[in-house]
Amino acid sequence: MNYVQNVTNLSKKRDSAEPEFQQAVEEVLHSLKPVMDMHPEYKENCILERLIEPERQLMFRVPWTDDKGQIHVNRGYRVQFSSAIGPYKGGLRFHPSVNLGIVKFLGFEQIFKNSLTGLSIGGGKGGSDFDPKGKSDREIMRFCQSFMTELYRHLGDSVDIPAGDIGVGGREIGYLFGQYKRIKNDFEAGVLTGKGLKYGGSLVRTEATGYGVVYFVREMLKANNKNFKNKTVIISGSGNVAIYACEKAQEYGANVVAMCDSKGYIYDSKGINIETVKQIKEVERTRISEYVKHNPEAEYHENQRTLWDLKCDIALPCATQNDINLEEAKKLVENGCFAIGEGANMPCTNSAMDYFQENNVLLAPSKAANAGGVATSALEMAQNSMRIPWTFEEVNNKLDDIMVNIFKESSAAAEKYGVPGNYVAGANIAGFIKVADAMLCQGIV
Ligand code: NDP
Ligand code: 2IT
Repeated sequence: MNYVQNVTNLSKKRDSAEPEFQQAVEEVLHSLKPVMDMHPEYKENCILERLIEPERQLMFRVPWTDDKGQIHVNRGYRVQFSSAIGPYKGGLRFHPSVNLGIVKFLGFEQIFKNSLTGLSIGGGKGGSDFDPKGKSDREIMRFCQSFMTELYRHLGDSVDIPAGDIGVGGREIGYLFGQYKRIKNDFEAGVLTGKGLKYGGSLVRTEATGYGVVYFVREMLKANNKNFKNKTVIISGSGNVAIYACEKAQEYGANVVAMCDSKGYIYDSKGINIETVKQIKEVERTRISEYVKHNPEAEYHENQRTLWDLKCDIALPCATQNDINLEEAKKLVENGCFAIGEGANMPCTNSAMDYFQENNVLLAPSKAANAGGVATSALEMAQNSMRIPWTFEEVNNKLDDIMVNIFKESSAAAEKYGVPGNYVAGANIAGFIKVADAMLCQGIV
């Protein structure tokens, strides 16, 4: 049996209760086969066996009290996956579905994504099964303070730097930062990213993931003689990534007709009014169904998954993992969809990805397409170290350059290893090689 298969089996055996993690491992390792054939030193040094095992995984109790005085106990996680090329870096997710396997899949993906940015950041991820929905600001604050009261001892601006993800945005990062600073008695700005602009945050970090997805897809379309102009686009999610992907796609002339949340989707044939979505999701923090009250000509549909039945040219899944399965992929292809840009992490199942590629759909893989968020986090860290902020334009230009470069590197790696146009394999390979070579230099650790 070959090396890649052996290590995939090892992961299956050891982590059998973690389906999302196995899915991520299988996808990455599968595309590394041609690399292993060309580089026996990776096998000789057990690079894959070491990469699939986190350097450290932390699980901890998070007790907190609600506004009525009731005590709740959640579970906190931080998986410090790889520090081969820099300190652990990756977001925190607060969602009731969070478990160790989900945090590990996200942390594993983060290793390669962070490598692709070309900046020196290792891979990590964390979160909690805490559900922020329906909680008051004070409840969120108390939860964040309790979470940080344990996590702080494992962090540091050159150790591990969390940021946001699902359920964690500017508000939560503020409370987490306040508690860290209080415990440490040290204004260590670079210990968290996604901070508010008044206390060390970076311009463009809020927009970065969504804008970055569209920059990457723009490059992918350009390489295939296509563009966004007058294309019909559908986007899943209506959170941070979805909102700014929509805004940038509209700026490029796309007609974004649908978005969703976990309860249902909105369809607006004239084009989504993104300011309304921002008001609903960023200010009022309520359901996407509210959209039709502001835009009565739009439609609201209860079943979020039927979003993929809609006709579109380009689909941008920006909600969560396994959002598009094989059946849904078939529907999209049947309806003429020719490009997918993965804004969320692992939004397509492996069989959906295979189907898209077999049917010549252009596929921008998450670890490349959504790397703009963490890349801008690294730019935030750079500004924090210098103690000098950059302008919106400076950060946005750097982000755009980084996304162009990620596309070039993914495309070149796909070409070099015999799978031209397969940006999924290209991104995995390009991200992997830098980390693997760093590991070779650092000995068996
Ligand atoms: P938000 O919390 O801002 O928004 C998440 C959106 O996805 C909401 O609309 C939410 O709906 C929807 N959603 C979440 N879970 C589900 C579910 N199980 N079924 C259907 N819809 C769901 O998160 P982000 O926009 O930050 O993150 C979205 C995706 O992008 C995630 O996969 C994240 O890992 C990834 N990502 C985020 C980055 C960032 O910088 N924020 C960077 C790179 C990737 P509802 O409100 O109803 O729950
Ligand atoms: O999945 C991701 O890349 C993120 N949630 C952003 C991580 C970060 O450190 O900015």
